[in-house]
Amino acid sequence: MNQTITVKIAVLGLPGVGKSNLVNQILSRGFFHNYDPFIEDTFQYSCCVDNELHLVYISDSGAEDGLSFLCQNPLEEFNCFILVFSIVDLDSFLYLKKAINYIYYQKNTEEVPILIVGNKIDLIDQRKVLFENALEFSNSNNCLYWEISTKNQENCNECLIQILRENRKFPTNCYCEIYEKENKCEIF
Ligand SMILES: Nc1nc2c(ncn2[C@@H]2O[C@H](COP(=O)(O)OP(=O)(O)OP(=O)(O)O)[C@@H](O)[C@H]2O)c(=O)[nH]1
Ligand SMILES: [Mg+2]
Repeated sequence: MNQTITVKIAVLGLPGVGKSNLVNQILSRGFFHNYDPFIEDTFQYSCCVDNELHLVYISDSGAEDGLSFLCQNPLEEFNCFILVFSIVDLDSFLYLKKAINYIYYQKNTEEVPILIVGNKIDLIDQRKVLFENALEFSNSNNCLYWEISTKNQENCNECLIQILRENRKFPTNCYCEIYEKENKCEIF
């Protein structure tokens, strides 16, 4: 019997930024070339990060507009957030401020683990959001920043590792449960 940290992650961002593909890559299901909008689902995943066993529930928001998912789902259900934008779509980056403000307002605190993810770095030639600007924005909003390509499978698992590490800095977020089932577990 192991002690497990249960983490509930919401993946948010405007349509088309690559949320579902990020979740797919984390779950080792590969890259989906066809755009299949608005899939909304929660997946369960076990992994071991820094010798700590985590039971992760990851929710792919798939909302028609970014904020409607936040409004329709009680934010208390989630203790971590991954906010995805596309580095080739400025609007998807500008949207993040609204999402962050909403999360902090609803949670009534800024002590919330948030990872901002700039996706589609394989399209670097078409970049509309500079790395420096995204990093500065993230730092000034108390968030981590990471760049990925779900298409090239670049840095996707690190998103999960980073948010789980960040989560452990917030002890009240670490709901430990006795986890009795034998589980297949990824080890990082
Ligand atoms: N070039 C490139 N295309 C990507 C990448 N990630 C996603 N895409 C493409 O972008 C489109 C949208 O990807 P999804 O993962 O479905 O985006 P989503 O955020 O889940 O979209 P909604 O469900 O509508 O909110 C698809 O056509 C993907 O193939 C990437 O890293 N690079
Ligand atoms: Mg989707």
